Amino acid sequence: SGAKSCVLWFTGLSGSGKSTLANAINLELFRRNLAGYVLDGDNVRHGLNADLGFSDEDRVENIRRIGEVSKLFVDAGVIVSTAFISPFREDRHLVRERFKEEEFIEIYVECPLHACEERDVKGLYKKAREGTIPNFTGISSPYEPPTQPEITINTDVLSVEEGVLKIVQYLDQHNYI
Ligand code: GGZ
Repeated sequence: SGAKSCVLWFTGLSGSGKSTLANAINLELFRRNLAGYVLDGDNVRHGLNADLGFSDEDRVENIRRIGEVSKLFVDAGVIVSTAFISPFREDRHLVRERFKEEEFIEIYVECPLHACEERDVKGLYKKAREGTIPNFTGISSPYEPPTQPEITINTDVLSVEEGVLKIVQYLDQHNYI
């Protein structure tokens, strides 16, 4: 039977593993012949949102536009995975409200700041500590964790495969796939 389109809205700190999980789940959808797409900084912040930076107001607009684009994907029958920090609870709530209840699945990619900072894949935390990057999430800009996410993935405890399995099981049990 066909899939129910929805948005898998990943939220979490920089380096928590949002993009990795979003891409891994998208590959899993592809294997099942389901239409999926990933929106992340690479294909959105460099294009559609190239005019936006990391001030509070720019992040608000970043998330609003991504929410609207996600809605278009869901309308087109796609399971869209979004991988943005989306640090503000209110903004995630506003996006949620643009969808039917069952269409919006918030996935909290939970990883302690110290673990993200130890990984520091791109060296951004170091620069943020040094003050070279201002308004860095977790250091000099807030991150408001979800209070009622549909799914939580603890990436400091789970492997990518285990995280994907948890999401796939949720989608399976709720008849999305
Ligand atoms: C947070 C920043 C910043 C600042 C650049 N704060 O690890 P990354 O590199 O690949 O992911 C981060 C990404 C965050 O962009 P988002 O669009 O997801 O943010 S938000 O949802 O808050 O609008 C990081 C990089 O951009 N980056 N400067 N100051 N992350």
